[in-house]
Amino acid sequence: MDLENKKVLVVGLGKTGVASIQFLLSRGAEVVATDIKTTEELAGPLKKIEQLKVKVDIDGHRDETFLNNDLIVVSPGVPLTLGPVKKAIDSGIEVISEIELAYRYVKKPIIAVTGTNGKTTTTTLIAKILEHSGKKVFLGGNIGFPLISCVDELGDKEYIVAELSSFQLEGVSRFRAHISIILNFSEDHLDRYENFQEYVEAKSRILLNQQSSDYAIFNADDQLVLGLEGRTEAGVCFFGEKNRGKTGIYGEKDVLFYRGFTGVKEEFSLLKTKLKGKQNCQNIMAAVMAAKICGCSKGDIQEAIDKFSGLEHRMEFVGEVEQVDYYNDSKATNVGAVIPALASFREPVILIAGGRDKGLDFEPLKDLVQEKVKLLILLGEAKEKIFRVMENLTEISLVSSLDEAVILAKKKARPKDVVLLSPGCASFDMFSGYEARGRFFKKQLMVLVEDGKKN
Ligand code: UMA
Repeated sequence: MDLENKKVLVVGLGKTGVASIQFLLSRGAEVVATDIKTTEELAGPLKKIEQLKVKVDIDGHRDETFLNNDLIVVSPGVPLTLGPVKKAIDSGIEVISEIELAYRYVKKPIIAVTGTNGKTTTTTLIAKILEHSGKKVFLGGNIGFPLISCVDELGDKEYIVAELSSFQLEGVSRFRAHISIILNFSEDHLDRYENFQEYVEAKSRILLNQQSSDYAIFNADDQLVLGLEGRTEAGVCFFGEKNRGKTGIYGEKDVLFYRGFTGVKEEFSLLKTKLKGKQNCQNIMAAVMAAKICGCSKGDIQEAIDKFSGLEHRMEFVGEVEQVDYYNDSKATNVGAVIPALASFREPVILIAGGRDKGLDFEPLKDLVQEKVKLLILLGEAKEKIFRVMENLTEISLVSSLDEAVILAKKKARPKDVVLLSPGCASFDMFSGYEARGRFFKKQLMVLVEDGKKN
């Protein structure tokens, strides 16, 4: 793809936009960037591009800016249904996502992971196993490092391991993953999609363009994932409890049983892993499958699994205070993520949930809340909506801040209880992101512990 002197519009001035601008300029394109935010709101990104030869059109999107371009690169946060984007598409301008742009320039095999939950853990674990096996990888995508920023840094890297969101996959056309992994589907981002099916369709684009020399790894326990099996030309394998006898992997107690494409069988132990719960077992199975396809040895894979300590904000064990275990699962921004989190505890749980609603249905949580939750503390914009669904199932308290929630949880917790922050909602009504929410939770807990020591 020759970008020399081509007029390219970049929509969105977040991480993706800034990285895309830098790349496009390096390839000789004439770049214009647009963002709905104001100069004040964009102070950070504008500083990063102030020395660059890029025109900016901010504080809203004007139709004229979108027309008369050779190419438009949209950031993940920008839907293709946005008025000016649609007009550009209708006028024949090619509109792509940044991962599509990156794909057209990278010559290394891509291991792409999508699904509603577990993406970051799986993607990171794959990268760790490959690195432990002596392979050089670039880890990026939705995990926080735009893929486009790797194009000029690949050097001797052998694989790109990418976490991909539905937002990023919406805008792909030629993108081809050497190994695609679909972990699971549950409701998410229904504030962006017309319905759940549309969201599933966006994610299923990960299979687009795969050929018989590629691989697709499917979750055998998720009917919606299985329903996509016929959509790929790639060699298919499966992971999950229901995967008996087929190429792939399944788990029984603390052992994973692997059966490769050639019929080779291997076993992996989960006794030493720090990743707990069913969701994590599935993430490990998917990662092992990818690693086997890449030729990693049983010994290297086992050692990497044993060493991997998990990720911050994902069922992160914060500590034990007065015989109560505290967990930070701030990354659980949808209902499908709260379910395995709650299910993994035998102890009575004080659950802190709520935040910004993404149009999700909280009904699927009802049985688990009734069974496991001794106190449900609700906060944020969604608190009344969740309250109406959970009313009468357990004791519920509505609070106005996370601070208040932590104080209440600590006061009500008794020895052998668990306090779990697993919000099932986005954080943006109160925080800059799930990371800030998780850090605040941990900090407030430490403040209470310190205060307790003084008194
Ligand atoms: N914007 C517009 N017009 C619009 C919408 C947004 O101009 O109609 C502008 C905003 O004003 C803002 C910019 O676009 O200035 C933000 O772009 P962005 O939302 O795409 O954010 P980036 O900083 O580029 O981060 C994106 C991903 N963000 C989203 O998908 C919302 C990051 O995933 C990702 O790490 C990063 O690219 C690198 O690939 C975050 C995320 O929340 C973690 N992802 C969702 C999730 O995991 O659930 C999908």
